[in-house]
Amino acid sequence: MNVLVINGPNINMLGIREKNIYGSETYDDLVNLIKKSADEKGVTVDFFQSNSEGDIVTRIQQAYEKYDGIIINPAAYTHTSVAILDALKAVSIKTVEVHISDVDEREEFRHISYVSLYASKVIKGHGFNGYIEALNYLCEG
Ligand code: CA2
Repeated sequence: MNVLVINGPNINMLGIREKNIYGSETYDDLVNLIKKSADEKGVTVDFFQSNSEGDIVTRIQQAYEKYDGIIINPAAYTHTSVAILDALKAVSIKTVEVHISDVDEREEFRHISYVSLYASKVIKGHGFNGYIEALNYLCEG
């Protein structure tokens, strides 16, 4: 089984500011955590982080027929991007949407998610562990 993990804008800044919301661990820590869990399960994982909506759309298109699952935290694009939603629909790969924070407990504009209209599962507010839960969900089939 192979899985693509996509993270959107500012996720590369984790651990630098807003530690009260996102914790003190970094993007590299997140990648290592997911890699370790994937290794234990015999799952192959690729990672992609971008601050650009178009690059995320292109990476999703490139995933067509190459991955069994996608784990995506579209970050701020969650709340705005029909383009990312359409790309996910186009490639038709089973997708889990993850948010480190509980977006429903935050500002009103974070309550909207376009990607949720396609995702098979949405995990919010479980910190980095949400990505591991997403991996487990994809492994369950
Ligand atoms: O809770 C999540 O995972 C989010 O997707 C994170 C996004 C936010 O825009 C979403 O509403 C919820 C933000 C990503 C990281 O942003 C940082 C901001 C300041 C310092 C470090 C990271």
